[in-house]
Amino acid sequence: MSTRTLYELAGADPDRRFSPYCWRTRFALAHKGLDADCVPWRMTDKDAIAFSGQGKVPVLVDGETVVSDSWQIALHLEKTYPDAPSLFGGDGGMPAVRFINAWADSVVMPGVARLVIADIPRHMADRDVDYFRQTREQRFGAPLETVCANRDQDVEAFRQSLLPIRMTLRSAPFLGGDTPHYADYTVFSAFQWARCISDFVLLTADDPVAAWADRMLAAFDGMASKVPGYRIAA
Ligand SMILES: N[C@@H](CCC(=O)N[C@@H](CS)C(=O)NCC(=O)O)C(=O)O
Repeated sequence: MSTRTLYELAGADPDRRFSPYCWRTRFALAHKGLDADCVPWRMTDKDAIAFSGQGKVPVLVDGETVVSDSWQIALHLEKTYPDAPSLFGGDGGMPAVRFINAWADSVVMPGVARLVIADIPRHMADRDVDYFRQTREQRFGAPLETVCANRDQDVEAFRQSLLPIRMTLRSAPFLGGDTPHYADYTVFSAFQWARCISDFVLLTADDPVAAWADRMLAAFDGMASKVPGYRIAA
């Protein structure tokens, strides 16, 4: 048993850990060489994480410390484990990675959502489906199927939006340089999200972003590839 516990969103299949934010934390823990007991959690199980003072995952219990929100968890791990490899490429790297985290949240994640969100309910635990549909349809202002209705066309704009990744990968295999760091984890989490809950193909096989996604799937002994999922590129 670890001294750390990570509450993670799971689907009907408890092995289908599909939250992009939880994947950011999984990668951050692996990067720091830290283990954790990863507990499956469902969206309607609010009582199970009420001790964190809010209702979303990831929630990390690290000894006596409880931290929620993936970015806050990354900051906590960086501060608490300074001798382990830096999540941000060393001192001074954090503000630039925070920008990339914001880009992932505001561009990549919404872009992926429009392509895959209608596929999520069929992978969810039964007790979560109505809650998910209601809250997300309110957020999007439309039925999930309508949000994804034009995805065969919308995917082109999504692929174009990834140009900053392609430009960065021209000079290094990872956004973090020769090895991945939190910039890679936060952006890749959106692809891992889609991979876990949708068979819709996000990337063409010849896209350098697809080769990078393969490298991310292989990282940490293939950690992200070990959960049930579909292909990211074809
Ligand atoms: N900004 C938060 C977002 C966390 C979040 O939205 N988590 C989702 C799972 S992907 C959640 O727990 N949702 C519960 C709900 O919507 O009730 C982070 O970075 O951790």
